[in-house]
Amino acid sequence: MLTLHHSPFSVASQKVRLALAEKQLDWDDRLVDLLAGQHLQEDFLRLNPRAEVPVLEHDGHVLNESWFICEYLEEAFLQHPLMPAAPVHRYAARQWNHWIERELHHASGVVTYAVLARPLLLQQPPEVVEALLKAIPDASVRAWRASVLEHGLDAPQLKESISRHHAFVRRMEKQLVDAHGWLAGPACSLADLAALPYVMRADHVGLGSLMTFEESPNLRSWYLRMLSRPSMQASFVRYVDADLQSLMTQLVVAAHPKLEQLIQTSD
Ligand SMILES: N[C@@H](CCC(=O)N[C@@H](CS)C(=O)NCC(=O)O)C(=O)O
Repeated sequence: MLTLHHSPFSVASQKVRLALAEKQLDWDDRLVDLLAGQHLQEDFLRLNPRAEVPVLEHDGHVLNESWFICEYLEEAFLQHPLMPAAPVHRYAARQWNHWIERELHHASGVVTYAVLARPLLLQQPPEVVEALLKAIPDASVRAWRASVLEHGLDAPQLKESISRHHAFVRRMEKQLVDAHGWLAGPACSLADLAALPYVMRADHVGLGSLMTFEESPNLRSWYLRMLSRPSMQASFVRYVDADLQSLMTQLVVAAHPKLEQLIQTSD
């Protein structure tokens, strides 16, 4: 039995949900409410002391780190392979994920926190938010969250985070070469599943103008192809209802003028 502890809007969780769906595996859903701090409670910390989703349980094993979970699924369940066949393409897939984790994951978290999480957290009593911040085990995460909570889109972390998205978009466009390309090898692979949540997130928080059809036609073609895969239904669409969609849109519209200014001045 596979059990996934995850959050609908966590990019790392979505990577694993995409892999599960592409491999057509059944799994038990354990939703973790990050805004309410469920990942900071003892039960969850026993599964992952870093207080991060996703966590997969399988046959009594507890696994964390989204890429390692995906590779585990690939090796434990041979159907619908997601790693390319050629060693050089497998290398490229791992390289893509590594690059995304090192260069983009934090930046994506910063923009998401500023645009979506912060306004929702600020509706709660200050002592509740303070307690949530205090419970974060990693001091550097506590520090940047406190800064973004205080300053919003004016926080010093924002500019750098947008530049990193810009570099990501340029790197993908260069790699995809033509309108039929994939990130690692001749077909859709774990590399593409690792990248999709970040492209979607950038799009959803209002960074769409970093990837225009004029400047990033191959990325746009890849994105449309990825969005039309059946795995999108099970991994994302089923978690989004009309109320949530409309709330997110309001938050993105509110952030848009400032975000656009930051995009125009980013390199
Ligand atoms: N390297 C980890 C990163 C996991 C991670 O950062 N998860 C985020 C959600 S995408 C999280 O749980 N954040 C906790 C929080 O928001 O406090 C992985 O790939 O699994």
